[in-house]
Amino acid sequence: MARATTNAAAAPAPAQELSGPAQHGLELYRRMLVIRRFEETVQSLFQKGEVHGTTHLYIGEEAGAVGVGDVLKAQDRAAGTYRGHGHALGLGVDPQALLDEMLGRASGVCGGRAGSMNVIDLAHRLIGCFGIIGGSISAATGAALALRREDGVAVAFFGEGTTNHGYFHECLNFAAVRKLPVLYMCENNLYGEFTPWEDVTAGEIEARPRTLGIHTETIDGNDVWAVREAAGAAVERARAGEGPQFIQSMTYRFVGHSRSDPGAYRKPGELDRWKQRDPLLVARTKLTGELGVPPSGVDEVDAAVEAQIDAMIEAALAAPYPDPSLPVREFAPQAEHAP
Ligand SMILES: Cc1ncc(C[n+]2csc(CCOP(=O)(O)OP(=O)(O)O)c2C)c(N)n1
Ligand SMILES: [Mg+2]
Repeated sequence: MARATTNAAAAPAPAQELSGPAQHGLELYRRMLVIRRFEETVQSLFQKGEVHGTTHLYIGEEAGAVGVGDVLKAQDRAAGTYRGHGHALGLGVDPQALLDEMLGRASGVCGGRAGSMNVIDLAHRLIGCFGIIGGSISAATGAALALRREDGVAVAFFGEGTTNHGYFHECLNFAAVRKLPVLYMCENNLYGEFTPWEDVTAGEIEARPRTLGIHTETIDGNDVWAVREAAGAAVERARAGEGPQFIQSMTYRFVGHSRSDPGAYRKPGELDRWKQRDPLLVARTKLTGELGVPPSGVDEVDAAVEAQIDAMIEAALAAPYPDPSLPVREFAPQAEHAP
């Protein structure tokens, strides 16, 4: 069922010669833009009835997944949440296969059976996306038990609201006792569904891992370079045997929690203020300033991603649905022998 990969790594480089950091920065920007356009596409196809179930978009938070994904090695693993399209793409999952999955097509990364919230792609280090909050924490903690024998590190992505759940406390304690190689990547977007985090959270989030002896850091989660630097150092400490690491990555989602949320709980001016710190804008500013990329170089990337997404939509809509008899054979072989 797999079709030829369209992984966005194939996008053309700008014509002029760029320095290593500029070239790399442009690639980080491109990956974030693929996530942004992918999510806008999912939203639009959802409204047209092409995407079923529900969706939770990562728009505004793209620097987190891209920054972390950029520092992982082949043997590492990561677990995402129901806001997991961005986590998957940041890890290198093929955007076409992911879009096909959203549309329930056979060429989807999970054969069209997972939909939006349960994507898994072991070939790209993704051990699952979890609709149950905290599921990513327990999955990554378990993976870390095995990975310490393979020089690998596991990453758990989760939101700040999840730090009030039992999984968080149990797993961090266990990981600290066992000194597991795991990075707990807490994406603090200020809200858990419709509730401001400070209304339901006692004390400082960072104090929780710190009291377990876990190295903690709070970073600007909208600056992909800041995420990359913090995640890179944390992952290497974990790999070196220093035990679990915790990052609180401050960010903001520009859209509702899920499809039916108009965001009425936002404080006045809050969204506009955060949009001035849009990860794409932050990256463009650094690229065209400090890193010396001409604006036309960034525009070329924009155009290439637009074209890529347009082609992806056409291909996804034309892709066949899975054979309805397949789930029985694939996932429950014993059912064939049931009376
Ligand atoms: C165990 C469990 N309880 C409740 C829910 C319902 N729920 C879905 S998302 C969410 C809020 C999570 O907020 P946060 O951890 O901050 O992540 P964000 O959605 O902001 O990325 C809740 C309570 C759930 N999915 N799983
Ligand atoms: Mg949140």
